[in-house]
Amino acid sequence: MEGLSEKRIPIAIVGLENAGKTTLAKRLVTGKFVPTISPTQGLDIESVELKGSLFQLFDLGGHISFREMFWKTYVQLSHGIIFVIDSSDTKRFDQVVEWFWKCLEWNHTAPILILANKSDIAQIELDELMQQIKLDQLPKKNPQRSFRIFQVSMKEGTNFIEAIEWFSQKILPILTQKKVKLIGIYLYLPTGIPIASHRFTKTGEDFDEDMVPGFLYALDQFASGVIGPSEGLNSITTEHGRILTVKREGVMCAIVTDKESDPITSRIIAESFLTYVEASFAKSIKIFRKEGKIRFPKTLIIDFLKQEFAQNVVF
Ligand SMILES: Nc1nc2c(ncn2[C@@H]2O[C@H](COP(=O)(O)OP(=O)(O)OP(=O)(O)O)[C@@H](O)[C@H]2O)c(=O)[nH]1
Ligand SMILES: [Mg+2]
Repeated sequence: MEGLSEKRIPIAIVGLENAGKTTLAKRLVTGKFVPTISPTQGLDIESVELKGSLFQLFDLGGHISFREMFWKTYVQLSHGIIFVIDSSDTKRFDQVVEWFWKCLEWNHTAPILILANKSDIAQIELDELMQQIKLDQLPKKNPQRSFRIFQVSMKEGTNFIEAIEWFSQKILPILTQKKVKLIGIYLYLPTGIPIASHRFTKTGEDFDEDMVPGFLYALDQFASGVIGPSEGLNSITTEHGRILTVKREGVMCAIVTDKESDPITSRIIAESFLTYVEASFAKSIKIFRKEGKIRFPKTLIIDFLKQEFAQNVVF
């Protein structure tokens, strides 16, 4: 089978320094407690097989300089996030809250596993910790995201299996079972200027594709005027299909699917596509914004889909 057997599913492990992220990564890889020798400098990458699928773990350094330098990039490109909290370190919960919510803003789709670590030495009750990190607001802000908190000890292994079981159950179905029938993908600047587009099926009337971004831009403006600013995400469902837009600072993506397609998988495709574009063409986008000339290669969208989502997309 092409796809998951060779592909690694990217997972970001985040949390302040000393939370226990590397201890978790090592336990995932070796199955036991391995004392860490020093704080992670930058990031470490580990591969691990869970339930027949390969995961690529980004064990990110928790020091403030690494938070600022690396977290956003890796959180955005990951299909799942593990946020580790040292629940014995109550003095730093303010920082935990700040960075936890940043991560949620950077990636609107990935399931998130929250680990209240060091239960062997912590005094705090889980309810209180949940209140402290304002977890009750998560379903209100982002009703479709899967999340769950577990009280664990990465040192002793308490609750480790249960937490990972839940996490892999949330991630694998998204990537293996859910199908998306694409009608079109459009990439454009936040001002409405088109950069790249691909139309997969010729349903509906012929229309000028360059008008699509302008229309979406107007719609986004309209929606923020009427309902308030969106968090970079909008979707419209009509009788025949669904249009979903994902917004980043310098670039936006609209993905059009039939109505039966799985919306969460569609979002993951759109978010991953933006990350891919940002990573590969960061410089070109800047030039484009200045000079308004560059168009991305015609095969950009197809290449990306074949590379990353061959098992989900019905062409
Ligand atoms: N008591 C206890 N100690 C733990 C637990 N998990 C990790 N530790 C210890 O906490 C310290 C920090 O753990 P690491 O896994 O290196 O922390 P980290 O989050 O990777 O830290 P950075 O790499 O600096 O971001 C180590 O001494 C671990 O052995 C736990 O569940 N209980
Ligand atoms: Mg570490």
